[in-house]
Amino acid sequence: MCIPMLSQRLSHIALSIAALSAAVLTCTTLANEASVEALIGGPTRYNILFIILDDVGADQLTLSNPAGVGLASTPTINAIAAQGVNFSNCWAMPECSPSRVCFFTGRYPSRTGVVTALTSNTLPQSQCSPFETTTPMILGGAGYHSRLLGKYHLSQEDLNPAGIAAPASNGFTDFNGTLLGGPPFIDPTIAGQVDSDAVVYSCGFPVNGSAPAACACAFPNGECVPSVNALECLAAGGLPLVASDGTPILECSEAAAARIDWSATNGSYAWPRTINRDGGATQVIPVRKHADVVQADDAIAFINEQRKTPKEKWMCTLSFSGDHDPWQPPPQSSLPPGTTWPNKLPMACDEQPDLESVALQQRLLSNWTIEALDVQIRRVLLTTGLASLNKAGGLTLTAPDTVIVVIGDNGSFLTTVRAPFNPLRAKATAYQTGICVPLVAAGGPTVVPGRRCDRMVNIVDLFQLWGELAAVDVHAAVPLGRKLDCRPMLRYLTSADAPSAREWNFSEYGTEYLDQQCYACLITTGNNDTCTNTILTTQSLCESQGGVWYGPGGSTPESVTCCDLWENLDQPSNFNVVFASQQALTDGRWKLVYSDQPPCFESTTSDYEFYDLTQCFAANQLFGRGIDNPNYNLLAPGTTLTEYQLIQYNRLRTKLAAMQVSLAHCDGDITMNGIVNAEDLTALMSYWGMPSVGDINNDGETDGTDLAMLLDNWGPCGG
Ligand SMILES: [Ca+2]
Ligand SMILES: [Ca+2]
Ligand SMILES: [Ca+2]
Repeated sequence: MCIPMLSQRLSHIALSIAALSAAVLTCTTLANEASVEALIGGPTRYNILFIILDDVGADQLTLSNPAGVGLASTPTINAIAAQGVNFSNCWAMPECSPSRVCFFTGRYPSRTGVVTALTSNTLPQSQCSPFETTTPMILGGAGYHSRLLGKYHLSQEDLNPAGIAAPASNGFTDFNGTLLGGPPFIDPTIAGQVDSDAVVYSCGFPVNGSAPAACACAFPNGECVPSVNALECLAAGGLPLVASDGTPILECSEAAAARIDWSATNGSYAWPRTINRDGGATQVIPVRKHADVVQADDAIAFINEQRKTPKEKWMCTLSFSGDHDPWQPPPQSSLPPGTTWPNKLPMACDEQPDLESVALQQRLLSNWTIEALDVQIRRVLLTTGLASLNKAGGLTLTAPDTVIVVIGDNGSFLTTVRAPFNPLRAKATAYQTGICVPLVAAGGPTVVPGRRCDRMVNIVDLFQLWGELAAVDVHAAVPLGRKLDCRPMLRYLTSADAPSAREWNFSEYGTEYLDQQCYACLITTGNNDTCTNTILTTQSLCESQGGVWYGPGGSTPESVTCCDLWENLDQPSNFNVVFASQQALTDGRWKLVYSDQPPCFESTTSDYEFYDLTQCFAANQLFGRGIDNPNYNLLAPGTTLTEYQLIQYNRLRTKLAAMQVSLAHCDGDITMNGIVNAEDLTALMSYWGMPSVGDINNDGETDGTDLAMLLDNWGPCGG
């Protein structure tokens, strides 16, 4: 029997399954400008530069992991923190899409429906709804011009009634970036030129030993330059010429260039750009320049244009996906001054004999990528006049009317995780390594720069910060009846001892709605079986990870659940099932983790784990809140809670239960305002016959069944 188990991650998460089974600087406050504005009677409003570092967890940066060894050098981000606030206690959601929807809607994933990373078969109900009131809508109402550059991933084109205008449908009417969840796959065939299995150029360019090979470099306009470093060729927008057996071709040759498939994508070096502008034309354009460099260029152009008219306010979201897998060596122009590739860069991107070697190499590439991103951020700040060089060669922020925020969107991915953080409880889990992220903010009204703020902050709180910086009350800006989860944040910039705006912090992931809902993927490594009904959602994804596919098109005709498989295998003890959902709750010290156990394990395994973060593994990390490894679980078999611990445990259980009630989905409330009424009916009818947010029963079509469900639930939610 098959029950709908619907979640899915990107292919990179696929990897995690395989592995699972195996100084204070000058204060630049706006004090003077603020008092001027106060004199003329208007509220003080700030420009916003919001920089997202994809998959950079707290373990990756020296700011958030001061004890870390061998971390990337990030002088620019450190300079921002030194002139601002380093938030040491920020929880994100465990994956890209949920976190991104959180900071632009102020609502937890269970409310927005975006509970895990979007993929091509995610139904609209699990994408950011066009009925959400997002930051650019709210700031637009306050006269701001907002532009989002780079990775979107709040919604996507497939199965979405808005298609490639998905960002515009969410209020991002000035978007220039990519709808992909990360860089495209690396192209080992060099745009179809290599057709032999003998040579695999795993970084997407020909190598010679441990360095990029010299090749003729062909360009789409027919130009060609002989004997060029293959990586420089890619960075310049060309493609290195190679023979079909992979042998580099040094001299330009029209015949060789004719074999190039110019439509092939290749990691960060060749990717599809989507533009949504002014609600008008949308287009997808192939780009042949490193995505991080292009997006930094775009940010510079936008900010410089905006700064010509200082009275106009703006928000620039610079959403880099560089540190999301797959990792490729960055271009020379992105390396820190004084450093050169290739000597330090691995020239094989995923061709290592074992996971340990892959991890070592991916950590190196990830480090270089983070350093390259830091260089791009530096370039943006210096080129736009938001910062200037000081005598020591460092950066001094010079734009008191602009607040700069840098954040990681979720915990680090498996192979890049730094010890002693836990790679098996990282991105895609609600454990500390999966949800603790770096966050720094500087500029504008920030006082006492260079300080650390230990208050609990949630990634949803940024939504309120954007409002606060624009002098807009976000709670009044959303439809009556819509629940927000965000808390004030500006107070932490304007005061060094502001009281906490949060009693609790929360994070979760869940099971998204897919257009194909019945399958299982079983991966065997050594003596361990790992099964998932919630990721590796297609046959090709499953098989690419060495898994056996039980689902549509598979050799086993009947779709089964992981529990069915476990039964059929005579209930082996070394059989793991990936959780369909997790929720984590903390009061700052005690942490409760709820994991949705598969039905066959429910009777033997507790849904709950309970930790005292001050007494966890490596409690010197994360500024005194340690890592929730299983052997520190206070509910583990053989442990007994003290009376005091029991009181705390029950307190968190009560709070989580109340949250779960509050987060419960309301069928038929398409407009998300706590009531099912004529407005929802109109919305549903407008999507008749297609996949949409009105497809209440999640079968991929908005039809009579959904209409009947809506009418059944007419009236206030939960009433
Ligand atoms: Ca991410
Ligand atoms: Ca409604
Ligand atoms: Ca339906």
